[in-house]
Amino acid sequence: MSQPIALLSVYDKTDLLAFAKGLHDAGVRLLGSGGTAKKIRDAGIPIEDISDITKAPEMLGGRVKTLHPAVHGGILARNIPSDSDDLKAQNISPISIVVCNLYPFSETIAKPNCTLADAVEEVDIGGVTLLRAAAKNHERVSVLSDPKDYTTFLGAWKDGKGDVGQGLRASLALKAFEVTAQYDEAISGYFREQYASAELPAEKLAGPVQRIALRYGANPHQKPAQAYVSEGELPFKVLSGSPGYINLLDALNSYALVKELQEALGLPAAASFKHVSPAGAAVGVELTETEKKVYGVDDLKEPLTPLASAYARARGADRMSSYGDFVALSAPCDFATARIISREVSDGIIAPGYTDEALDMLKKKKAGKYCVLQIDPGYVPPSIETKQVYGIHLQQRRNDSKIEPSLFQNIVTKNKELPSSAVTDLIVATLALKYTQSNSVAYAFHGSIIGIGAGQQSRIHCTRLAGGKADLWWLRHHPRVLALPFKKGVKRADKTNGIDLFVSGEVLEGGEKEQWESLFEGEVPALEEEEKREWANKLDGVACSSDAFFPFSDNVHRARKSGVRYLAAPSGSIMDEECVKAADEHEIVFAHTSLRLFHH
Ligand code: 93A
Repeated sequence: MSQPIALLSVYDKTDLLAFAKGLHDAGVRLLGSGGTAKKIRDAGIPIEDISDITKAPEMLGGRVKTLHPAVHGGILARNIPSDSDDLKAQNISPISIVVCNLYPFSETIAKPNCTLADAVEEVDIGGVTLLRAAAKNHERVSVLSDPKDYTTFLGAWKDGKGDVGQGLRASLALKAFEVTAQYDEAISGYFREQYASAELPAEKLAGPVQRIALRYGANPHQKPAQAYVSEGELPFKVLSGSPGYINLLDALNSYALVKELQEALGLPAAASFKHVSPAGAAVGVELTETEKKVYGVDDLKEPLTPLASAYARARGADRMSSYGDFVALSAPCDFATARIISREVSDGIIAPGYTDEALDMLKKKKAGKYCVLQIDPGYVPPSIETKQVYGIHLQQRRNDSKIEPSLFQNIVTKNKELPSSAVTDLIVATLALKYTQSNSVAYAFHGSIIGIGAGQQSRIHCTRLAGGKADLWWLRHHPRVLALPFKKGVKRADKTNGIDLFVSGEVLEGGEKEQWESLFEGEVPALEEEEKREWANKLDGVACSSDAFFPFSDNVHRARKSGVRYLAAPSGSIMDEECVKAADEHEIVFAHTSLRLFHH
Protein backbone atom coordinates (compact mmCIF):
# COMPACT_ATOMS: atom_id res chain seq x y z
CA MET A 1 0.00 0.00 0.00
CA SER A 2 1.28 3.45 -0.89
CA GLN A 3 2.09 5.96 1.83
CA PRO A 4 -1.04 7.77 3.08
CA ILE A 5 -1.16 11.51 2.34
CA ALA A 6 -2.49 14.30 4.54
CA LEU A 7 -3.23 17.74 3.12
CA LEU A 8 -2.99 20.57 5.64
CA SER A 9 -4.32 24.09 5.02
CA VAL A 10 -5.33 25.92 8.18
CA TYR A 11 -5.91 29.52 9.15
CA ASP A 12 -6.09 28.75 12.87
CA LYS A 13 -2.77 27.08 13.55
CA THR A 14 -3.60 26.02 17.13
CA ASP A 15 -1.95 22.64 17.99
CA LEU A 16 -0.84 22.31 14.38
CA LEU A 17 2.79 21.40 15.04
CA ALA A 18 2.06 18.59 17.49
CA PHE A 19 -0.51 17.16 15.11
CA ALA A 20 1.77 17.41 12.06
CA LYS A 21 4.55 15.71 14.03
CA GLY A 22 2.18 12.97 15.15
CA LEU A 23 1.06 12.33 11.58
CA HIS A 24 4.62 12.33 10.30
CA ASP A 25 5.72 9.92 13.03
CA ALA A 26 2.82 7.64 12.07
CA GLY A 27 4.20 7.45 8.56
CA VAL A 28 1.90 9.94 6.86
CA ARG A 29 3.23 12.08 4.00
CA LEU A 30 2.42 15.75 4.55
CA LEU A 31 1.38 18.36 1.99
CA GLY A 32 0.65 21.95 2.98
CA SER A 33 -0.52 25.28 1.56
CA GLY A 34 1.82 28.31 1.79
CA GLY A 35 1.70 29.49 5.40
CA THR A 36 0.76 26.10 6.84
CA ALA A 37 3.67 24.32 5.10
CA LYS A 38 6.10 27.05 6.15
CA LYS A 39 5.18 26.85 9.81
CA ILE A 40 5.53 23.07 9.86
CA ARG A 41 8.78 23.08 7.90
CA ASP A 42 10.23 25.79 10.15
CA ALA A 43 9.61 23.46 13.09
CA GLY A 44 11.78 20.82 11.41
CA ILE A 45 8.94 18.51 10.35
CA PRO A 46 9.18 17.32 6.71
CA ILE A 47 6.35 18.64 4.50
CA GLU A 48 5.93 19.31 0.78
CA ASP A 49 4.22 22.32 -0.75
CA ILE A 50 0.94 21.75 -2.53
CA SER A 51 2.46 23.53 -5.48
CA ASP A 52 4.89 20.59 -5.75
CA ILE A 53 2.02 18.30 -6.73
CA THR A 54 -0.06 20.80 -8.69
CA LYS A 55 2.97 22.14 -10.52
CA ALA A 56 1.21 25.49 -10.28
CA PRO A 57 2.27 28.22 -7.89
CA GLU A 58 -0.13 29.84 -5.45
CA MET A 59 -1.46 32.90 -7.32
CA LEU A 60 -3.64 36.00 -7.21
CA GLY A 61 -2.23 36.95 -3.83
CA GLY A 62 -3.37 33.66 -2.28
CA ARG A 63 -6.84 33.57 -3.86
CA VAL A 64 -5.82 30.35 -5.63
CA LYS A 65 -3.83 27.99 -3.41
CA THR A 66 -5.42 24.57 -3.43
CA LEU A 67 -7.96 24.82 -6.25
CA HIS A 68 -6.54 22.25 -8.61
CA PRO A 69 -7.56 18.83 -10.04
CA ALA A 70 -4.42 17.28 -8.52
CA VAL A 71 -5.79 18.23 -5.11
CA HIS A 72 -9.51 17.61 -5.61
CA GLY A 73 -9.01 14.53 -7.77
CA GLY A 74 -6.87 13.16 -4.94
CA ILE A 75 -9.58 13.88 -2.37
CA LEU A 76 -12.70 12.92 -4.32
CA ALA A 77 -11.50 9.65 -5.88
CA ARG A 78 -13.41 6.61 -4.61
CA ASN A 79 -11.97 3.15 -4.11
CA ILE A 80 -13.30 1.96 -7.45
CA PRO A 81 -11.36 0.85 -10.52
CA SER A 82 -12.53 3.65 -12.84
CA ASP A 83 -11.53 6.37 -10.33
CA SER A 84 -8.17 4.66 -9.73
CA ASP A 85 -7.62 4.53 -13.51
CA ASP A 86 -8.41 8.25 -13.79
CA LEU A 87 -5.92 9.09 -11.05
CA LYS A 88 -3.26 6.92 -12.64
CA ALA A 89 -3.81 8.54 -16.06
CA GLN A 90 -3.33 11.99 -14.54
CA ASN A 91 -0.54 10.92 -12.23
CA ILE A 92 -2.47 11.98 -9.13
CA SER A 93 -2.03 10.38 -5.69
CA PRO A 94 -5.07 9.76 -3.48
CA ILE A 95 -5.30 11.92 -0.33
CA SER A 96 -6.55 10.24 2.87
CA ILE A 97 -6.65 13.08 5.39
CA VAL A 98 -7.69 16.73 4.93
CA VAL A 99 -6.93 19.18 7.73
CA CYS A 100 -8.47 22.58 7.11
CA ASN A 101 -10.08 25.50 8.90
CA LEU A 102 -11.34 28.65 7.23
CA TYR A 103 -10.55 32.35 7.00
CA PRO A 104 -12.28 34.06 9.96
CA PHE A 105 -15.15 35.69 8.09
CA SER A 106 -17.45 36.28 11.09
CA GLU A 107 -14.67 37.71 13.23
CA THR A 108 -13.61 40.06 10.42
CA ILE A 109 -17.07 41.50 9.75
CA ALA A 110 -17.60 41.96 13.50
CA LYS A 111 -14.73 44.47 13.59
CA PRO A 112 -16.02 48.05 13.66
CA ASN A 113 -13.84 49.27 10.78
CA CYS A 114 -14.41 46.30 8.46
CA THR A 115 -14.91 47.49 4.87
CA LEU A 116 -16.72 45.64 2.13
CA ALA A 117 -13.33 44.89 0.54
CA ASP A 118 -12.06 43.41 3.82
CA ALA A 119 -15.10 41.16 3.99
CA VAL A 120 -14.75 40.06 0.36
CA GLU A 121 -11.14 38.98 0.92
CA GLU A 122 -12.20 36.87 3.89
CA VAL A 123 -14.53 34.74 1.79
CA ASP A 124 -12.69 31.43 1.78
CA ILE A 125 -13.15 29.48 -1.44
CA GLY A 126 -10.45 26.82 -1.52
CA GLY A 127 -10.87 25.85 2.14
CA VAL A 128 -14.62 25.36 1.83
CA THR A 129 -13.99 23.26 -1.27
CA LEU A 130 -11.45 21.13 0.60
CA LEU A 131 -13.84 20.57 3.49
CA ARG A 132 -16.82 19.78 1.33
CA ALA A 133 -14.91 17.48 -1.01
CA ALA A 134 -13.37 15.53 1.88
CA ALA A 135 -16.68 15.36 3.75
CA LYS A 136 -18.43 14.15 0.61
CA ASN A 137 -15.91 11.35 0.24
CA HIS A 138 -15.89 10.39 3.92
CA GLU A 139 -16.24 6.75 3.00
CA ARG A 140 -12.50 6.91 2.35
CA VAL A 141 -11.27 10.33 3.53
CA SER A 142 -11.02 11.83 7.04
CA VAL A 143 -11.68 15.56 7.35
CA LEU A 144 -10.48 17.57 10.36
CA SER A 145 -12.07 21.00 10.59
CA ASP A 146 -11.47 21.57 14.30
CA PRO A 147 -8.11 21.43 16.16
CA LYS A 148 -9.96 19.91 19.14
CA ASP A 149 -10.26 16.65 17.16
CA TYR A 150 -6.54 16.24 16.44
CA THR A 151 -5.68 14.13 19.49
CA THR A 152 -8.63 11.75 19.19
CA PHE A 153 -7.95 11.32 15.51
CA LEU A 154 -4.27 10.58 16.00
CA GLY A 155 -5.09 8.00 18.66
CA ALA A 156 -7.62 6.30 16.38
CA TRP A 157 -5.20 6.41 13.44
CA LYS A 158 -2.51 4.66 15.46
CA ASP A 159 -4.93 2.13 16.98
CA GLY A 160 -6.45 1.31 13.61
CA LYS A 161 -3.08 1.25 11.87
CA GLY A 162 -4.18 3.92 9.41
CA ASP A 163 -7.90 3.19 9.47
CA VAL A 164 -9.84 5.34 11.94
CA GLY A 165 -13.12 3.58 11.16
CA GLN A 166 -16.30 4.63 9.38
CA GLY A 167 -17.95 5.99 12.56
CA LEU A 168 -15.25 8.57 13.22
CA ARG A 169 -14.99 9.53 9.53
CA ALA A 170 -18.77 10.06 9.46
CA SER A 171 -18.84 12.27 12.55
CA LEU A 172 -15.90 14.33 11.26
CA ALA A 173 -17.71 14.73 7.92
CA LEU A 174 -20.87 15.92 9.65
CA LYS A 175 -18.87 18.50 11.57
CA ALA A 176 -17.28 19.74 8.33
CA PHE A 177 -20.70 20.05 6.67
CA GLU A 178 -21.94 22.06 9.68
CA VAL A 179 -18.87 24.31 9.47
CA THR A 180 -19.41 25.12 5.79
CA ALA A 181 -23.15 25.63 6.29
CA GLN A 182 -22.57 28.12 9.10
CA TYR A 183 -19.84 29.81 7.12
CA ASP A 184 -22.15 30.28 4.11
CA GLU A 185 -24.93 31.56 6.34
CA ALA A 186 -22.60 34.21 7.78
CA ILE A 187 -21.56 35.28 4.27
CA SER A 188 -25.07 35.44 2.81
CA GLY A 189 -26.31 37.28 5.94
CA TYR A 190 -23.58 39.88 5.59
CA PHE A 191 -24.17 40.51 1.90
CA ARG A 192 -27.93 40.52 2.35
CA GLU A 193 -27.45 43.37 4.77
CA GLN A 194 -25.02 45.20 2.48
CA TYR A 195 -26.85 44.89 -0.79
CA ALA A 196 -30.50 44.94 0.16
CA SER A 197 -30.11 48.08 2.20
CA ALA A 198 -32.87 50.01 3.94
CA GLU A 199 -32.90 52.86 1.42
CA LEU A 200 -33.92 50.55 -1.37
CA PRO A 201 -37.68 49.88 -1.15
CA ALA A 202 -38.58 46.23 -1.61
CA GLU A 203 -40.57 46.89 -4.79
CA LYS A 204 -37.60 48.51 -6.49
CA LEU A 205 -35.19 45.61 -6.00
CA ALA A 206 -34.37 43.86 -9.23
CA GLY A 207 -35.76 40.35 -9.59
CA PRO A 208 -37.78 38.47 -7.00
CA VAL A 209 -37.86 40.05 -3.55
CA GLN A 210 -36.13 37.81 -1.06
CA ARG A 211 -35.75 40.29 1.73
CA ILE A 212 -37.13 43.49 3.16
CA ALA A 213 -35.39 45.71 5.63
CA LEU A 214 -37.47 46.45 8.74
CA ARG A 215 -37.35 49.75 10.58
CA TYR A 216 -36.27 47.93 13.72
CA GLY A 217 -36.84 44.72 15.64
CA ALA A 218 -39.12 44.20 18.63
CA ASN A 219 -37.86 47.54 20.06
CA PRO A 220 -36.47 50.69 18.44
CA HIS A 221 -32.93 50.03 19.66
CA GLN A 222 -32.87 46.57 18.01
CA LYS A 223 -31.30 47.51 14.69
CA PRO A 224 -30.70 46.25 12.08
CA ALA A 225 -33.76 44.12 11.43
CA GLN A 226 -34.98 42.33 8.37
CA ALA A 227 -37.33 39.67 7.03
CA TYR A 228 -36.12 37.23 4.42
CA VAL A 229 -36.43 33.80 2.93
CA SER A 230 -33.27 31.87 2.11
CA GLU A 231 -34.80 30.42 -1.05
CA GLY A 232 -37.27 31.83 -3.57
CA GLU A 233 -39.07 35.05 -2.84
CA LEU A 234 -41.14 36.46 0.01
CA PRO A 235 -44.78 35.38 -0.34
CA PHE A 236 -46.09 38.89 0.33
CA LYS A 237 -45.72 42.35 -1.18
CA VAL A 238 -45.72 45.65 0.65
CA LEU A 239 -48.37 47.77 -1.09
CA SER A 240 -48.15 50.67 1.33
CA GLY A 241 -46.34 51.70 4.51
CA SER A 242 -43.37 49.95 5.99
CA PRO A 243 -43.93 46.90 8.22
CA GLY A 244 -42.14 46.55 11.53
CA TYR A 245 -40.94 43.33 13.10
CA ILE A 246 -44.00 42.82 15.32
CA ASN A 247 -46.29 43.80 12.42
CA LEU A 248 -44.87 40.86 10.49
CA LEU A 249 -45.20 38.47 13.41
CA ASP A 250 -48.85 39.53 13.65
CA ALA A 251 -49.41 39.48 9.90
CA LEU A 252 -47.98 36.01 9.28
CA ASN A 253 -49.66 34.37 12.28
CA SER A 254 -53.00 36.04 11.67
CA TYR A 255 -53.08 35.22 7.96
CA ALA A 256 -52.30 31.58 8.72
CA LEU A 257 -55.28 31.62 11.11
CA VAL A 258 -57.81 33.18 8.72
CA LYS A 259 -56.70 31.00 5.84
CA GLU A 260 -57.35 27.90 7.93
CA LEU A 261 -60.64 29.26 9.25
CA GLN A 262 -61.91 29.79 5.72
CA GLU A 263 -60.71 26.34 4.65
CA ALA A 264 -62.32 24.69 7.68
CA LEU A 265 -65.68 26.47 7.56
CA GLY A 266 -66.08 27.60 3.96
CA LEU A 267 -66.78 31.18 5.06
CA PRO A 268 -64.65 34.32 4.71
CA ALA A 269 -62.67 34.87 7.88
CA ALA A 270 -61.01 37.81 9.63
CA ALA A 271 -58.72 38.29 12.58
CA SER A 272 -57.65 41.26 14.64
CA PHE A 273 -54.21 40.64 16.17
CA LYS A 274 -52.29 42.38 18.91
CA HIS A 275 -48.91 41.30 20.23
CA VAL A 276 -48.92 38.09 18.26
CA SER A 277 -52.23 36.78 19.62
CA PRO A 278 -55.74 37.29 18.33
CA ALA A 279 -57.81 39.92 20.12
CA GLY A 280 -60.61 38.71 17.88
CA ALA A 281 -61.20 36.21 15.09
CA ALA A 282 -64.39 35.31 13.27
CA VAL A 283 -66.04 33.94 10.18
CA GLY A 284 -68.62 35.80 8.11
CA VAL A 285 -71.80 34.95 10.03
CA GLU A 286 -74.44 37.67 9.51
CA LEU A 287 -74.89 40.10 12.40
CA THR A 288 -78.19 40.70 14.16
CA GLU A 289 -79.29 44.31 14.62
CA THR A 290 -78.20 44.16 18.28
CA GLU A 291 -74.82 42.72 17.34
CA LYS A 292 -74.34 45.52 14.81
CA LYS A 293 -74.81 48.00 17.65
CA VAL A 294 -72.51 46.10 20.02
CA TYR A 295 -69.82 45.86 17.36
CA GLY A 296 -70.19 49.51 16.41
CA VAL A 297 -71.20 49.01 12.78
CA ASP A 298 -74.92 49.86 12.99
CA ASP A 299 -74.32 53.31 11.51
CA LEU A 300 -72.55 52.06 8.36
CA LYS A 301 -74.33 52.96 5.15
CA GLU A 302 -72.76 50.12 3.15
CA PRO A 303 -74.41 46.72 3.54
CA LEU A 304 -72.09 44.27 5.27
CA THR A 305 -70.59 41.65 2.97
CA PRO A 306 -69.75 38.28 4.57
CA LEU A 307 -66.10 39.38 4.80
CA ALA A 308 -67.12 42.68 6.40
CA SER A 309 -69.28 40.77 8.90
CA ALA A 310 -66.28 38.61 9.77
CA TYR A 311 -64.10 41.65 10.41
CA ALA A 312 -66.86 43.51 12.28
CA ARG A 313 -67.08 40.51 14.62
CA ALA A 314 -63.31 40.06 14.95
CA ARG A 315 -62.76 43.73 15.61
CA GLY A 316 -65.81 44.35 17.75
CA ALA A 317 -65.66 41.47 20.23
CA ASP A 318 -62.97 43.09 22.37
CA ARG A 319 -62.72 46.64 21.13
CA MET A 320 -60.29 47.62 23.89
CA SER A 321 -57.75 44.95 22.95
CA SER A 322 -58.19 45.48 19.21
CA TYR A 323 -57.17 49.15 19.42
CA GLY A 324 -54.22 49.53 17.00
CA ASP A 325 -54.63 46.02 15.64
CA PHE A 326 -53.14 44.17 12.70
CA VAL A 327 -55.93 42.89 10.46
CA ALA A 328 -55.93 39.64 8.50
CA LEU A 329 -58.52 38.72 5.90
CA SER A 330 -58.89 35.36 4.20
CA ALA A 331 -60.37 36.86 1.02
CA PRO A 332 -59.62 39.98 -1.03
CA CYS A 333 -60.55 43.11 0.90
CA ASP A 334 -63.73 44.72 -0.41
CA PHE A 335 -64.99 48.26 0.06
CA ALA A 336 -67.35 47.48 2.97
CA THR A 337 -64.55 45.83 4.95
CA ALA A 338 -62.11 48.64 4.17
CA ARG A 339 -64.75 51.11 5.29
CA ILE A 340 -64.95 49.51 8.76
CA ILE A 341 -61.17 49.46 9.04
CA SER A 342 -60.88 53.04 7.86
CA ARG A 343 -62.76 54.30 10.95
CA GLU A 344 -60.73 52.36 13.47
CA VAL A 345 -57.27 52.87 14.92
CA SER A 346 -55.26 50.11 13.29
CA ASP A 347 -51.64 49.43 12.35
CA GLY A 348 -51.89 47.36 9.20
CA ILE A 349 -53.55 44.66 7.18
CA ILE A 350 -52.69 41.49 5.32
CA ALA A 351 -55.01 40.02 2.71
CA PRO A 352 -54.74 38.03 -0.52
CA GLY A 353 -55.90 41.07 -2.53
CA TYR A 354 -57.76 44.39 -2.51
CA THR A 355 -60.35 45.98 -4.75
CA ASP A 356 -59.07 49.29 -6.15
CA GLU A 357 -61.41 51.37 -4.04
CA ALA A 358 -60.59 49.39 -0.87
CA LEU A 359 -56.88 49.86 -1.46
CA ASP A 360 -57.30 53.59 -2.13
CA MET A 361 -59.12 53.98 1.16
CA LEU A 362 -56.60 51.96 3.19
CA LYS A 363 -53.61 53.72 1.65
CA LYS A 364 -54.93 57.01 3.00
CA LYS A 365 -54.96 55.79 6.61
CA LYS A 366 -52.36 57.09 9.06
CA ALA A 367 -51.40 59.85 6.62
CA GLY A 368 -50.26 57.24 4.11
CA LYS A 369 -48.30 55.20 6.64
CA TYR A 370 -50.85 52.40 7.11
CA CYS A 371 -49.15 49.09 6.38
CA VAL A 372 -50.85 47.16 3.58
CA LEU A 373 -49.52 43.72 2.72
CA GLN A 374 -50.72 41.45 -0.05
CA ILE A 375 -50.02 37.77 0.44
CA ASP A 376 -49.98 35.05 -2.18
CA PRO A 377 -52.92 32.80 -1.18
CA GLY A 378 -51.19 29.84 -2.84
CA TYR A 379 -48.14 30.12 -0.60
CA VAL A 380 -47.31 26.95 1.33
CA PRO A 381 -44.74 27.39 4.12
CA PRO A 382 -41.99 24.79 4.48
CA SER A 383 -42.88 21.80 6.63
CA ILE A 384 -39.90 22.36 8.92
CA GLU A 385 -39.55 25.66 10.77
CA THR A 386 -36.51 27.00 12.57
CA LYS A 387 -36.00 29.88 14.95
CA GLN A 388 -33.06 31.05 16.95
CA VAL A 389 -33.17 31.77 20.67
CA TYR A 390 -30.11 32.99 22.55
CA GLY A 391 -27.90 31.76 19.75
CA ILE A 392 -29.41 28.30 19.57
CA HIS A 393 -31.36 27.08 16.55
CA LEU A 394 -34.58 25.32 17.45
CA GLN A 395 -36.25 23.30 14.76
CA GLN A 396 -39.60 21.55 14.55
CA ARG A 397 -42.21 20.33 12.14
CA ARG A 398 -44.72 23.10 11.52
CA ASN A 399 -48.01 22.63 13.36
CA ASP A 400 -49.88 21.36 10.31
CA SER A 401 -52.64 19.64 12.29
CA LYS A 402 -56.09 20.16 10.81
CA ILE A 403 -58.91 21.50 12.96
CA GLU A 404 -62.05 19.88 11.57
CA PRO A 405 -65.41 18.66 12.90
CA SER A 406 -64.07 15.11 13.47
CA LEU A 407 -61.82 16.52 16.21
CA PHE A 408 -64.87 16.95 18.45
CA GLN A 409 -66.39 13.50 18.00
CA ASN A 410 -65.15 11.98 21.23
CA ILE A 411 -67.84 13.36 23.55
CA VAL A 412 -67.22 12.13 27.07
CA THR A 413 -70.19 13.65 28.92
CA LYS A 414 -73.78 12.47 29.31
CA ASN A 415 -75.02 15.36 27.19
CA LYS A 416 -73.87 14.56 23.66
CA GLU A 417 -75.95 17.05 21.72
CA LEU A 418 -73.53 19.07 19.64
CA PRO A 419 -75.38 21.15 17.03
CA SER A 420 -73.52 22.24 13.90
CA SER A 421 -73.43 25.88 15.06
CA ALA A 422 -71.53 24.69 18.17
CA VAL A 423 -69.10 22.74 15.99
CA THR A 424 -68.47 25.97 14.04
CA ASP A 425 -67.80 27.83 17.29
CA LEU A 426 -65.52 25.08 18.61
CA ILE A 427 -63.55 25.21 15.36
CA VAL A 428 -63.24 29.00 15.61
CA ALA A 429 -62.12 28.79 19.26
CA THR A 430 -59.69 25.91 18.68
CA LEU A 431 -58.16 27.37 15.53
CA ALA A 432 -57.65 30.69 17.29
CA LEU A 433 -55.73 28.84 20.02
CA LYS A 434 -53.47 27.28 17.40
CA TYR A 435 -52.20 30.81 16.74
CA THR A 436 -52.36 32.24 20.29
CA GLN A 437 -49.40 32.48 22.66
CA SER A 438 -49.82 29.69 25.23
CA ASN A 439 -51.28 28.84 27.66
CA SER A 440 -54.57 29.82 26.12
CA VAL A 441 -58.31 29.35 26.44
CA ALA A 442 -60.91 30.81 24.05
CA TYR A 443 -64.67 31.29 24.17
CA ALA A 444 -66.65 31.58 20.92
CA PHE A 445 -70.24 32.36 19.94
CA HIS A 446 -71.95 32.96 16.60
CA GLY A 447 -68.75 32.14 14.67
CA SER A 448 -66.68 34.63 16.62
CA ILE A 449 -64.19 34.71 19.45
CA ILE A 450 -65.80 36.54 22.38
CA GLY A 451 -63.04 36.14 24.94
CA ILE A 452 -59.49 34.88 24.82
CA GLY A 453 -56.99 34.33 27.61
CA ALA A 454 -53.46 34.22 26.21
CA GLY A 455 -49.95 33.78 27.51
CA GLN A 456 -50.83 32.87 31.10
CA GLN A 457 -48.75 30.35 33.00
CA SER A 458 -51.75 28.98 34.85
CA ARG A 459 -54.67 27.45 32.96
CA ILE A 460 -57.32 28.67 35.37
CA HIS A 461 -56.00 32.19 34.86
CA CYS A 462 -56.54 31.73 31.10
CA THR A 463 -60.04 30.41 31.69
CA ARG A 464 -60.87 33.31 34.03
CA LEU A 465 -59.29 35.92 31.79
CA ALA A 466 -61.14 34.68 28.72
CA GLY A 467 -64.34 34.26 30.74
CA GLY A 468 -64.03 37.77 32.12
CA LYS A 469 -63.71 39.15 28.59
CA ALA A 470 -66.68 37.09 27.43
CA ASP A 471 -68.68 38.49 30.36
CA LEU A 472 -67.86 42.07 29.39
CA TRP A 473 -68.68 41.27 25.77
CA TRP A 474 -72.09 39.96 26.89
CA LEU A 475 -72.73 42.92 29.19
CA ARG A 476 -72.19 45.17 26.20
CA HIS A 477 -75.41 43.61 24.82
CA HIS A 478 -77.33 44.78 27.93
CA PRO A 479 -80.22 47.10 27.02
CA ARG A 480 -78.87 49.76 29.39
CA VAL A 481 -75.53 49.73 27.59
CA LEU A 482 -77.16 49.93 24.17
CA ALA A 483 -79.15 52.92 25.41
CA LEU A 484 -76.24 54.83 26.97
CA PRO A 485 -76.93 58.52 26.25
CA PHE A 486 -73.63 59.49 24.63
CA LYS A 487 -73.32 63.14 23.70
CA LYS A 488 -73.12 63.94 20.00
CA GLY A 489 -69.57 64.07 18.66
CA VAL A 490 -68.00 61.69 21.21
CA LYS A 491 -65.19 59.82 19.39
CA ARG A 492 -65.42 56.08 18.74
CA ALA A 493 -62.41 55.28 20.92
CA ASP A 494 -63.82 57.38 23.78
CA LYS A 495 -67.16 55.57 23.48
CA THR A 496 -65.35 52.23 23.62
CA ASN A 497 -63.55 53.34 26.76
CA GLY A 498 -66.69 54.76 28.32
CA ILE A 499 -68.60 51.52 27.76
CA ASP A 500 -65.71 49.44 29.09
CA LEU A 501 -65.61 51.45 32.31
CA PHE A 502 -69.38 51.13 32.65
CA VAL A 503 -69.58 47.36 32.18
CA SER A 504 -66.44 46.54 34.15
CA GLY A 505 -67.80 48.45 37.14
CA GLU A 506 -64.51 50.23 37.69
CA VAL A 507 -64.84 52.63 40.65
CA LEU A 508 -64.09 56.11 39.32
CA GLU A 509 -63.01 59.11 41.33
CA GLY A 510 -61.98 62.73 40.85
CA GLY A 511 -60.92 63.79 37.36
CA GLU A 512 -61.45 60.36 35.85
CA LYS A 513 -65.05 60.30 37.11
CA GLU A 514 -65.70 63.81 35.80
CA GLN A 515 -64.28 62.92 32.45
CA TRP A 516 -66.39 59.77 32.19
CA GLU A 517 -69.56 61.68 33.16
CA SER A 518 -68.81 64.35 30.58
CA LEU A 519 -69.35 61.76 27.80
CA PHE A 520 -73.07 61.53 28.55
CA GLU A 521 -76.20 63.65 28.48
CA GLY A 522 -77.43 63.55 32.07
CA GLU A 523 -76.68 61.11 34.83
CA VAL A 524 -75.92 57.43 34.21
CA PRO A 525 -76.53 55.20 37.24
CA ALA A 526 -74.10 52.28 37.59
CA LEU A 527 -75.06 48.72 36.63
CA GLU A 528 -75.96 46.97 39.89
CA GLU A 529 -74.45 43.57 40.71
CA GLU A 530 -77.92 42.06 40.66
CA GLU A 531 -78.61 43.43 37.18
CA LYS A 532 -75.33 41.99 35.98
CA ARG A 533 -76.02 38.57 37.48
CA GLU A 534 -79.49 38.45 35.96
CA TRP A 535 -78.07 39.35 32.56
CA ALA A 536 -75.24 36.82 32.82
CA ASN A 537 -77.80 34.06 33.43
CA LYS A 538 -79.35 34.77 30.04
CA LEU A 539 -76.21 33.74 28.13
CA ASP A 540 -76.12 30.12 27.03
CA GLY A 541 -74.70 28.04 24.18
CA VAL A 542 -71.17 29.44 24.29
CA ALA A 543 -68.32 27.20 23.09
CA CYS A 544 -64.98 27.04 24.88
CA SER A 545 -61.71 25.42 23.87
CA SER A 546 -58.41 24.94 25.69
CA ASP A 547 -54.97 24.48 24.07
CA ALA A 548 -54.10 21.75 26.61
CA PHE A 549 -55.92 19.63 29.15
CA PHE A 550 -57.74 21.09 32.14
CA PRO A 551 -55.71 20.14 35.18
CA PHE A 552 -58.61 20.81 37.58
CA SER A 553 -62.39 20.98 37.38
CA ASP A 554 -62.38 24.64 38.48
CA ASN A 555 -61.92 25.50 34.79
CA VAL A 556 -65.16 23.77 33.87
CA HIS A 557 -67.10 25.49 36.65
CA ARG A 558 -65.66 28.86 35.63
CA ALA A 559 -66.48 28.33 31.96
CA ARG A 560 -70.12 27.60 32.79
CA LYS A 561 -70.41 30.97 34.54
CA SER A 562 -69.89 32.60 31.13
CA GLY A 563 -72.61 30.60 29.43
CA VAL A 564 -70.44 27.75 28.18
CA ARG A 565 -72.45 24.75 27.00
CA TYR A 566 -69.85 23.21 24.65
CA LEU A 567 -66.34 22.44 25.76
CA ALA A 568 -63.28 21.01 23.97
CA ALA A 569 -59.87 20.16 25.42
CA PRO A 570 -57.33 17.39 25.06
CA SER A 571 -57.54 14.61 27.60
CA GLY A 572 -54.58 13.47 29.67
CA SER A 573 -55.03 15.04 33.08
CA ILE A 574 -55.26 12.80 36.14
CA MET A 575 -58.29 14.96 36.92
CA ASP A 576 -60.03 14.19 33.60
CA GLU A 577 -62.75 12.28 35.39
CA GLU A 578 -63.38 15.16 37.81
CA CYS A 579 -63.61 17.58 34.89
CA VAL A 580 -66.14 15.37 33.10
CA LYS A 581 -68.13 15.10 36.33
CA ALA A 582 -68.19 18.91 36.60
CA ALA A 583 -69.32 19.16 32.98
CA ASP A 584 -72.09 16.63 33.66
CA GLU A 585 -73.19 18.67 36.67
CA HIS A 586 -73.79 21.64 34.33
CA GLU A 587 -75.10 19.51 31.44
CA ILE A 588 -72.18 20.66 29.33
CA VAL A 589 -71.18 18.76 26.17
CA PHE A 590 -67.47 18.03 26.59
CA ALA A 591 -65.34 16.71 23.70
CA HIS A 592 -61.87 15.29 24.36
CA THR A 593 -59.75 16.24 21.34
CA SER A 594 -56.44 14.49 22.03
CA LEU A 595 -54.69 17.37 20.23
CA ARG A 596 -52.48 19.74 22.18
CA LEU A 597 -52.03 23.15 20.58
CA PHE A 598 -49.24 25.06 22.31
CA HIS A 599 -47.94 27.95 20.28
CA HIS A 600 -44.75 29.92 21.00
O1 93A B 1 -8.31 32.21 -1.04
S1 93A B 1 -8.69 30.86 -0.93
O2 93A B 1 -10.05 30.59 -0.94
N1 93A B 1 -8.05 29.99 -2.14
C1 93A B 1 -7.62 28.75 -2.02
O3 93A B 1 -7.37 28.08 -3.03
C2 93A B 1 -7.43 28.20 -0.69
N2 93A B 1 -7.05 26.99 -0.29
C3 93A B 1 -7.02 27.00 1.06
N3 93A B 1 -8.07 30.25 0.43
C4 93A B 1 -7.66 28.98 0.46
N4 93A B 1 -7.37 28.20 1.53
C5 93A B 1 -7.40 28.69 2.91
O4 93A B 1 -6.12 29.16 3.22
C6 93A B 1 -7.71 27.66 3.94
O5 93A B 1 -9.09 27.52 4.21
C7 93A B 1 -6.95 28.15 5.18
O6 93A B 1 -7.81 28.93 5.99
C8 93A B 1 -5.87 29.07 4.63
C9 93A B 1 -4.50 28.52 4.90
O7 93A B 1 -3.56 29.30 4.25
P1 93A B 1 -2.00 29.17 4.61
O8 93A B 1 -1.65 27.74 4.55
O9 93A B 1 -1.33 29.96 3.49
O10 93A B 1 -1.81 29.80 5.95
